[in-house]
Amino acid sequence: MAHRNYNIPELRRLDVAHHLPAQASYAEIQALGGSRIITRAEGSTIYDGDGNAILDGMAGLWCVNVGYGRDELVKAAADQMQELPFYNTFFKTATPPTVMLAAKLAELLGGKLKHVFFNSSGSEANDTVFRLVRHYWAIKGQPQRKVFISRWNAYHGSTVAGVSLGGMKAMHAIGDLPVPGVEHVMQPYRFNEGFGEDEETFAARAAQAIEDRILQVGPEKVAAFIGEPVQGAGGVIIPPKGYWKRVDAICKKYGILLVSDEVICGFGRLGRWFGFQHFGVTPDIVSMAKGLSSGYLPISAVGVSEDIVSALREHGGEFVHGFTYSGHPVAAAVALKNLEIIEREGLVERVRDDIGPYFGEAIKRLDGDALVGETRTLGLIGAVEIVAKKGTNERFTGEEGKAGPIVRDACIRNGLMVRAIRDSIVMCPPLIVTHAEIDRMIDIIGRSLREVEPALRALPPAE
Ligand code: PXG
Repeated sequence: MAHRNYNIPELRRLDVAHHLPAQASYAEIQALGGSRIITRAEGSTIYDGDGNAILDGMAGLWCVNVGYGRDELVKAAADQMQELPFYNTFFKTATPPTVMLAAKLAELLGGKLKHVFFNSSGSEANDTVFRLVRHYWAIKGQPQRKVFISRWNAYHGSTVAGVSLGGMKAMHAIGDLPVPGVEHVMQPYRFNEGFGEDEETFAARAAQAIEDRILQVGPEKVAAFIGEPVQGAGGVIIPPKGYWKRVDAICKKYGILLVSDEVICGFGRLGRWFGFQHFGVTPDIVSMAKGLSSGYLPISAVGVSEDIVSALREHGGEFVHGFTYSGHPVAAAVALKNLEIIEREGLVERVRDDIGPYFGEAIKRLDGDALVGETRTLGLIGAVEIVAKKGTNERFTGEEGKAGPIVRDACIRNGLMVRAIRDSIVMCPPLIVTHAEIDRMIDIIGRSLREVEPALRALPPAE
């Protein structure tokens, strides 16, 4: 396809004049004279309107698992649009791709997770979880079970329920959240919260925080625990060995539902179809989005266990919940084709046996850098912690989040799109990324660290 020509200065002007981008400082975007306009992409590379080719170390926003430029997905969407662009699931109706996708997801989830509810975004998936869980306990005759337990720094979305379930204080501050009935406990972030602590001891301590809170709230009032297998937007927090098994056991001990938010970890990211499979636990509910369609169209899903669905069938009456686009046929058709590609190309196994381990080895080349406190990966997700003093977790200026954005901006200038989360540079490339591209990612981060070190050392201490 010929590339379209855009008037980039005009688009940047219109961006400032009319567009409010997501999770942005509008003063900053204005001062920059508008957003960077991304015009096209291929494989693992994005291109901006100024002609820069940038290696996409973030797979869009943790979602383009099969990479860009997949004609098969384009065709799946076009074919479905031609045959049936839309129909709802409200009128005792459903469409072929919707039903087939539900069956496919049930197969991949395995065990008791045999049913699927569709939405359009990860946030909506977790809104569905919020209402479903409370409804379930109400019809089970335990309406007092309302409390969700989550972790500080968790990310579960940007809607009222998503932000409330999440543990981002800056997000809570906008809109006077969380809503009542959400309790946040410590996250299993050893580099910050258990520096130098033995892994097993830290795992036990972080899991114990959950049990302690359950006992404090009263187990009979706790409805569910929700967690990401690996916290993504929180900074790629890979829990210590044994943590998830302990969490699973605690939930089962008190009869509390376990919700695995697989919006980032699902669809091959950790070298399994789902993160819970890597950690060997058995959730009752699973949230999915992003990699479900590799971001080609918005679609999300909630996997639900047979036990919950039996209760809904017996006592639930009408589940008065759903969205116009629940099970959207075009999005479902694209998701089905996306799953077919992941299976056909063995991308889950590729992450587990080939590119994941390769990434894990390559990132270690940064361990010797004077600015690097820790590197960590699991599958094809990873982080580099930037510290002021080697061998410690001390941050530049004494305040978290000052160094990260400076390193990130240097990486982007040098041709690698990454995110800075506080002082972690995080990576989540497409599952089709090549070995050579992984090497380039690591080289660019190393080079960028060297470039910015003088500027970081010159930062004045925080007030
Ligand atoms: N759960 C998890 C685990 C997520 O990562 C959502 C739910 C919400 O999905 P939607 O589709 O509603 O955005 C997410 C989304 C970041 C960042 O700062 C991460 C996400 C979204 C926006 C920014 O890294 N993850």
